[in-house]
Amino acid sequence: MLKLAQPSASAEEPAAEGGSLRSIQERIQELKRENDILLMAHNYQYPEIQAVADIRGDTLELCFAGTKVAQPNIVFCGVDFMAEMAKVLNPGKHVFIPDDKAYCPLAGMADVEGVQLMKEHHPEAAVVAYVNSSSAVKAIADVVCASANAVAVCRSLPQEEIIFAPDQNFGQYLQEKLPEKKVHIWAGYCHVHQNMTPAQVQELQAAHPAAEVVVHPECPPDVIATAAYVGSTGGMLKHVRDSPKREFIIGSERELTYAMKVASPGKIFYTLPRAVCPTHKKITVRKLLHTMEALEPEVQLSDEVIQGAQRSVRKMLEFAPRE
Ligand code: CIZ
Repeated sequence: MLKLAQPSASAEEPAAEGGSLRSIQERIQELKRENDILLMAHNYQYPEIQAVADIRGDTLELCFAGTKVAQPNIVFCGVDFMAEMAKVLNPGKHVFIPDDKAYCPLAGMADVEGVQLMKEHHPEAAVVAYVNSSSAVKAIADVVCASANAVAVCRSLPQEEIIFAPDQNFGQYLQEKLPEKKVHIWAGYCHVHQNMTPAQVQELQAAHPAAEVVVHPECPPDVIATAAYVGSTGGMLKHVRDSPKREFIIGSERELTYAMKVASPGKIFYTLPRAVCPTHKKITVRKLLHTMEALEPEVQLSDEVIQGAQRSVRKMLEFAPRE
């Protein structure tokens, strides 16, 4: 996880009506102080948003950071379940998301009734909810896990059987890492990673033979099989930073390469075609400015869901990243 304080421009979000990108970023910095806000952003956010965030990282890094917030207000740039996790960890604080329609389609693929039905079929199994799930599903799970600690979380469970929801590719990856367990896998997927193919990787490898392949475990198994390293976005970032190699093919959302370039100046990154999450991109720097000024829209969760999800999310935080 990096702290990035330098405003920077990006081609993605051209200078806005009502001010240049730089002036918007400067105003966002002022509003942090005026409105006592901590600004958090996921690695998939637009570069101009990552550049002004106080904390940027993968989901687990953002959760750990969410346990140490001093400010009364958090503005979270990410998809809905990420902002909800910040609320779950800070029920007494105000958490805002610049676009409350920035949902995660993968998280929406698993519902409480379906997971309960799976549990009826496999009563001995522990329910493990991947972070990319709704707060309601987290509330009925035994434990939550993120890509950065999933193997450690699942290995620690006394149960031999695990129900894993909602990402099928990640579930299959976990099954391979945990041959001693039986993983019952929900059939969900992240459409950005699901659309990646070995042929796309091979085409990039043919053009850049020195490049190393680094992918996220939400990729399909045949894409994972092409990779030298598999891990969370935070793990991928550290891997490329610490690697002696200079060029990398990245199997994840394209904006991750912004943080990689900041952490690894001089290294070169190639992304796969159409590696863009449209719902992360619902959050723009202008919507962020509005939220910083108006302190809206606010994340709302029932006490029941907060308490249920808090239990399983806090259990996840007993496991530091293992990458
Ligand atoms: O940032 C990541 O790696 C994502 C998308 C999920 C996770 O488990 O942290």
